[in-house]
Amino acid sequence: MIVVLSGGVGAARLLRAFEGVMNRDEITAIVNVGDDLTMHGLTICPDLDTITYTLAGLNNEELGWGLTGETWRVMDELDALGGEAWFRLGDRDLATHLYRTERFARGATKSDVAAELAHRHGVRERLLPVTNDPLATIFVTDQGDLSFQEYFVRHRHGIPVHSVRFAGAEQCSPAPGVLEALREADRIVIAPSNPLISIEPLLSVPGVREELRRRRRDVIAVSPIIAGAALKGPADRLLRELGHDVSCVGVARYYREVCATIVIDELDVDRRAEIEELGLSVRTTTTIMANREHARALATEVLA
Ligand code: FO1
Repeated sequence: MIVVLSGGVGAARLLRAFEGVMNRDEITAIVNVGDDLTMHGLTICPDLDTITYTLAGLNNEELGWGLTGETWRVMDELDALGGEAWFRLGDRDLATHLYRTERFARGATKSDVAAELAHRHGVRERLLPVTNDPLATIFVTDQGDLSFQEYFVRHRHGIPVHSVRFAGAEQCSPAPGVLEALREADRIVIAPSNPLISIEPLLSVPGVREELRRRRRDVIAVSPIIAGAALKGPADRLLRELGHDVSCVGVARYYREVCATIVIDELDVDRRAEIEELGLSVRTTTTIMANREHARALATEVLA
């Protein structure tokens, strides 16, 4: 069994890549919930949904989030009414949030709903939210404290960030199965997600970082920074703003305490020695997952 510590799009692509090289039933994703939000009275779990849709073959490739074949009639109508429409919920996607919210009202947990939605969509991987308790990624900016989606979508991750914190982290407990999966996994993979805002919330849940430290030899990370830049999103800018080196070496330094091996892109092969000096082993392959063969090559390297 392998465990994949997961944010959104990068993790979803890596999880899909594993399908080609191992049994889907033997994959557990522990998923970030720091991006989750409530809008229009509905609970939305972007990273869980991105992974579910991707593994079901239903993701909207153009947007990177939401469902394929999406329409926007409800949002357009809401916009015309002067309602809050900056966070776009497609007509098909809305069904997921209605379903989840109704299940919560009847006492179900995030874990329950993640498993139900995965099952309905034919997803065989086990998807575990890292916690069922409130956990929110907060950006401290000149404009005050912003929730993840206010920073990311409303402000298009375009304003300077002074720091990031994870509200609720100290009080929350790992969801059922999370620590057991980390203890029992043959290998633990840190997906090529944003270290500061997608992976750090997972590490901030009590018990998770400790378990990774204990399993360090079996933990392998895939760098989301290639040749000094992020493929998608603000990982490079955030790393710089928060005082980290924007390179695969910076990522290795960030994870060195919890992981013994890092996969870097072929373009960064000249950084190998610097990472080895930090006490990590290095593997090199194409990490971009631009096509099926490249994705398979990365999955194979991670499992080797
Ligand atoms: N990202 C956007 O850039 N704009 C949106 O309006 C938007 C809506 C949205 C709705 C549901 C969902 O599951 C994801 C959505 N995302 C949107 C993506 C999301 O903001 C981020 O990509 C993740 O939270 C980061 O992993």
